[in-house]
Amino acid sequence: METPYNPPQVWQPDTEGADPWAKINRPVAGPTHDQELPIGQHPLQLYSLGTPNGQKVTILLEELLALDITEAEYDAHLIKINVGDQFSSGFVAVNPNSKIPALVDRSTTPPTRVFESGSILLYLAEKFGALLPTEPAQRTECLCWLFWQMGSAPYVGGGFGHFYSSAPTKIKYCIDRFTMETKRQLDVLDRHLADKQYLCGDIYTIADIAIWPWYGGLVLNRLYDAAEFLDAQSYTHVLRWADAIAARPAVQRGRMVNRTWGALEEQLHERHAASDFETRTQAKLAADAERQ
Ligand SMILES: N[C@@H](CCC(=O)N[C@@H](CS)C(=O)NCC(=O)O)C(=O)O
Repeated sequence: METPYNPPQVWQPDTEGADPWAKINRPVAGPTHDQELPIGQHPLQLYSLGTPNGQKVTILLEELLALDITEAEYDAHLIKINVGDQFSSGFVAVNPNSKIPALVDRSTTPPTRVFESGSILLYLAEKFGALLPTEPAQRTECLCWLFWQMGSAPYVGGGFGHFYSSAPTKIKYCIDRFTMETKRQLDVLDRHLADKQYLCGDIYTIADIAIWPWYGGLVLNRLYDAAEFLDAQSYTHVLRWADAIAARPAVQRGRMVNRTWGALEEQLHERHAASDFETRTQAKLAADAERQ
């Protein structure tokens, strides 16, 4: 049993405590150090990491490229949040909230910064006129699900995932609270998808792209190793939808970008050209290094 915590009058950060993030995160915003961001050759510069929030953007970019929208070519630079890259002066200038993903569109004058994964998806879908319905009722439905995801996923990541998987001690109260909400959200999706192929009916949109890395990740047991705990197999409609999206080549590529964990052939730390998927995965780099 955990010792009950009696909060002091005024909270102070405990940087020596068990939470490894407490050494990186601070209770204030702003940069910790001066460091410019790298700039590649393409109009779109993405600064990110292959977490579910990061995957949303790289999946969309790969889907746009798969639609032959060549203006969606991008450089994806790696931001290592575990060492504090998100607090550099360059990153904070793009996202004052110091969270990946962050995008700079250098095709505009001056360049346009875009932060928050949901607004990046909307920005790119509108810019290229793809994966966002134009008919008003369908567009509204798509945006409802996009914003549902933005409001709901922090319960999954910051709540369930943190206390079930990352926290140094397993606290029943916290795990129960966030498991209840995570399962409720999965049921929201399951009921909605019962008679639909995708979130907005028979068309694949940025709503699917936003929701899949989180909830698809849970039911496919790619997130927190929690599928059994959550009884993921009972969400049959979510599973069917998740499998269909997982099979898309653009999704498979997008999931690899800025990924620094898992199988080496699924890790492409930085993406600067389409050919990088063939030549620059960690598996390829390791094989090249062995040959030398
Ligand atoms: N609402 C934000 C959330 C982004 C977010 O939480 N990013 C995490 C990684 S998934 C992050 O950068 N964490 C770094 C930190 O908290 O210092 C979005 O969807 O873009």
